[in-house]
Amino acid sequence: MKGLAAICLLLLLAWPAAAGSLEFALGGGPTAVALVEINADVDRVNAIIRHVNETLALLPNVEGQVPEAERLGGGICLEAAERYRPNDWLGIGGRLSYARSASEMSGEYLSTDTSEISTVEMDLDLVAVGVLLDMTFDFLDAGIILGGGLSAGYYFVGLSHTSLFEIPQEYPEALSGLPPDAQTQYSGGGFGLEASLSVSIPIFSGFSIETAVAYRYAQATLADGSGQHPDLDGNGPVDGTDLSGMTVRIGFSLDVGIPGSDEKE
Ligand SMILES: [Ca+2]
Repeated sequence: MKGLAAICLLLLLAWPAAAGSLEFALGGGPTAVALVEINADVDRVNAIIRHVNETLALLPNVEGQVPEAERLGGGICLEAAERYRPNDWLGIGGRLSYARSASEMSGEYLSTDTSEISTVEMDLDLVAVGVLLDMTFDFLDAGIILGGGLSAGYYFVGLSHTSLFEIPQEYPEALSGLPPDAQTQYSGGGFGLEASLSVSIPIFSGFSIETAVAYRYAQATLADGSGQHPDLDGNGPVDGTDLSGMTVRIGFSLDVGIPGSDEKE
């Protein structure tokens, strides 16, 4: 991380007042976040839901089935970057990224004798904001430009977890190991790296359409207000939050010139 920062700084110093250009880029697209440990908790919650559904389906005085919770991880990513281009193949700058993945599940059981309703729900909402140092390289210019990028930085993460697990009293035996009722906000973050391959199509001078495929490696640590790590199913907290995954983005870049220089090429 520090190595890359040092290289960026050296490269910036190497072209102090060179006639470069400043480029602004915006993009967005689908992203996938692994969240291995958190999704293992979601799978265990779903195993409990299946078990309760199957048991209650056999009882004549309980109606309804609860849907399984969706795994977290698919979402949308938005990014904004600013790059200094000292020459026509290198870009150095910074990037802000915003990614969100959410899932909602809710269902209920109806006890027909008493008209009592038992509610089961679980909502998850994950937001990750990355603040990254960015380096891009154009390695082939053949009308369209093929390039690559390396980024390193920090991801700030928030995860909200709402959970309610009401079981009808007709359920035949005491049920242990239910997910705890929760309304918890976790926050934290961690360092990450990203590598990307991109294709840019110049539309007119200084304006290009860009598409990129990026792989991110990032590990975050999340905790609630009392320092507890996420535990969706109540079997014990997860240690880490794996933010690794792919992003596909499409966007544009715009040459915004360099403030104070009235000449650009
Ligand atoms: Ca757990």
